[in-house]
Amino acid sequence: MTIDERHHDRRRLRQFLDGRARAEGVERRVLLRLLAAGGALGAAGATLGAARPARTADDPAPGILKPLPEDAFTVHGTNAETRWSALRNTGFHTPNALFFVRNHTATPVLSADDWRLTVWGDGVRAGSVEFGLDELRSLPATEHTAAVECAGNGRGFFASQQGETVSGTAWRLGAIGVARWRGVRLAEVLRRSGLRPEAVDVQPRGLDAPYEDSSGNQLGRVRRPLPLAKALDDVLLAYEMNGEPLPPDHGSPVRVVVPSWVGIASIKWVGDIEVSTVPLYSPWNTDLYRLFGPGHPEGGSAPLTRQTLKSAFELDWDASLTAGVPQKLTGRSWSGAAPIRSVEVSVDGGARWRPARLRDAPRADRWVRWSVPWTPTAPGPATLLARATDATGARQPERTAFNEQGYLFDAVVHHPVRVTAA
Ligand SMILES: Nc1nc2c(c(=O)[nH]1)N[C@H]1C(S)=C(S)[C@@H](COP(=O)(O)O)O[C@H]1N2
Ligand SMILES: [Mo]
Repeated sequence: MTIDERHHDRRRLRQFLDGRARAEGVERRVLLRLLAAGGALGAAGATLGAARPARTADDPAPGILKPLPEDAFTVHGTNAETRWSALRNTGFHTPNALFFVRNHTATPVLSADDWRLTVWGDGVRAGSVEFGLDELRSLPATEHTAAVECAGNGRGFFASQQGETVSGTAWRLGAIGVARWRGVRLAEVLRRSGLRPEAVDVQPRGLDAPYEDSSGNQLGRVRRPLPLAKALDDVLLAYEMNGEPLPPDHGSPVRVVVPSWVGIASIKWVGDIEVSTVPLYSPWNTDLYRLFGPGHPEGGSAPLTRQTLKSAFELDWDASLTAGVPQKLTGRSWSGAAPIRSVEVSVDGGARWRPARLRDAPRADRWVRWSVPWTPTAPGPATLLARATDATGARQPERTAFNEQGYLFDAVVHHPVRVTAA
């Protein structure tokens, strides 16, 4: 199913202009700018905003509970990125211990016994309905293997490969994991909540601490609206990850999993879900998670939905390989748009490409593992490239179009290795 998010967004913005949309925590200035971009309003909107206070970012504390061994993770502030070399000898699913963590603030420790999910808003008949964990567990369970990937995964390559300055965490390619999620379909919970036919948006919200961005803006608790069509399609309220209760860092006791969409949609530690008959906004679908900059609509693209196309080698950056020793280069490729169709690898910086052998049947919402044999000969630095094509025919480009916040990097990554003499 295709979600026409752009159309939905236009309708949201028109309703905001008519005073019919809800946008707590979003500055009016931001919405007016998006409206101007949609052609609904002239440039006058820009004069209504207040300047942001300038403030430097505090050094964030990690706030992650699980161990982060150096050979498995790179820490970026409150976030931890999986090292691809650590996945080389694991199976298809990312083990929970190795799954990347992206926290706006810190992992909260919640008691599963006291936890309640409140489904509320004018989009449910009773106005408000509560579920405990046992109740959710007693509903029909579904399992779905899906990636959770940060929209900023690969962001560091805007600077290192393209010489472009973007804001946000400079991830390499380790802000993705694939897990087997078990839970109840959000559609089932909405149906049991007395969903009204007039509902258009649902907005899950986390129980972690309110977020203050690096400029000192109070954005409130992490939340992002989903169009009802997606919410009713394949979204899960997950309480298990790879056969274990959801770990604290990944949203215990219950998180949202939105297959194929940017990671921010998959709200962890969900405490309530607003269901609304008017479009909803949060900072995470207005100022954030849109594409801004030259080449994108003035005032930004529609809110991001599907993830893009990427490939990674299961090797450390600057890994050492011995000349004359046959290697099996391994890696994984994935796309939010469709299953992967093929992967090609180059060991000479892109002059020649060879097809990789796919080790899994490609499926939607998850990666495919692949391998290529290679016996390096000449000692010295070498650059490895992997390039995937998905079933829509999209192939990883040489460059990703710039956007200010560095989202959706999809270009072929230049992976440096060192070949040492035998
Ligand atoms: N409540 C809450 N949900 C959240 C976040 C958060 O900070 N708080 N981070 C989001 C982002 S940006 C991403 S990429 C994913 C990361 O999920 P993970 O930490 O389980 O890998 O969770 C999303 N859900
Ligand atoms: Mo993210």
